[in-house]
Amino acid sequence: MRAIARAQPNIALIKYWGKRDAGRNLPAVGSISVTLAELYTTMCVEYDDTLLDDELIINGQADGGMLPRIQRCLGTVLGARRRPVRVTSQCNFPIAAGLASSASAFAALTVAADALAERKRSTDELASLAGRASGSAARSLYGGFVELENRPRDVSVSSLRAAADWPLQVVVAITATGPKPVGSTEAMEISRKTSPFFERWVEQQPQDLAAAREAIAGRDFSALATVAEHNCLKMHSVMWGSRPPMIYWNSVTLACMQTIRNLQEDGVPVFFTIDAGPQVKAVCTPEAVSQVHVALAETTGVEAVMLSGLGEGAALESTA
Ligand code: 2P0
Repeated sequence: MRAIARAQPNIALIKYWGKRDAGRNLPAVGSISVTLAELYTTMCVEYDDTLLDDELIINGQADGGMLPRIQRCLGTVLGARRRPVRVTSQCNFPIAAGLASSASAFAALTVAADALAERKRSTDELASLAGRASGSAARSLYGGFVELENRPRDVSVSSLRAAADWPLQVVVAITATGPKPVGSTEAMEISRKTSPFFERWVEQQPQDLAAAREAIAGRDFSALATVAEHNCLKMHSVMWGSRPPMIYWNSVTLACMQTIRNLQEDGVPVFFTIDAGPQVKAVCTPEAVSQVHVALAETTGVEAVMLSGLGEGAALESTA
């Protein structure tokens, strides 16, 4: 018996950074993201009578490092008393480089494991379970513009606007590949404990969420650009002010930001956002996409450029 699900990563425009309950993986702040279309992770979860223990294969290679985290997620979806499974994952973009590979991986894993268990949980329940494994994964259950609302006891995730309703484009400039120096989970805890800016970050998040919600409702690109860049730079200020500091950027990250500033000065509708990694994501309108693509590809040091529209939430592909 097996189930295969597919999920796209999401890019936060209003960021999740910090936890209020690390045990239950509850975020300190709400967040708003866009779900991508062309980048994806496929997860196959299967029972096999020959298995004595769980197996994890990522892009064709056995991976012991990620297995405990995968097993914790399987435990919440399949229950503690379960048979061993083989988990096979395929990802068409670089893993662990600030491109939210854990979001698409845990969203797809949750949907596939739920189907294997024939539980048929609601999307909201699946989002909540995926979020326990990786906070940002909860958002990949939904498509288009997605809000994760931080409620007193739990989180609630919903789509603010369908992808087809406002078909923005995302151009990702890859400035370095390879794993990041400090993983997000650990880095967030360091920020919470040591950054002098952390409390202000949490306090101000509701106003950034409200501004982004309003911009998305009114399809106001310039208002969304202003609040998204502000929120991104504020999150990185929290990281830079942590002890030890967490600087995810490299010199090419800054060069890409300058490229985007130059485009903005020429009146091109584009803005940047950067996560826990050195890649720069440029969000723009469909009319601007080729100009943004060329400008980032020509920026010295950029290794590759990927392009994606906005897409749908995680979905089950097949069961057998
Ligand atoms: C986000 N990031 O909102 C933010 C912006 C990185 C920077 O969510 O500890 O892998 O698994 O809940 O979701 C990355 O953190 O962290 C992240 P955990 P996650 O997209």
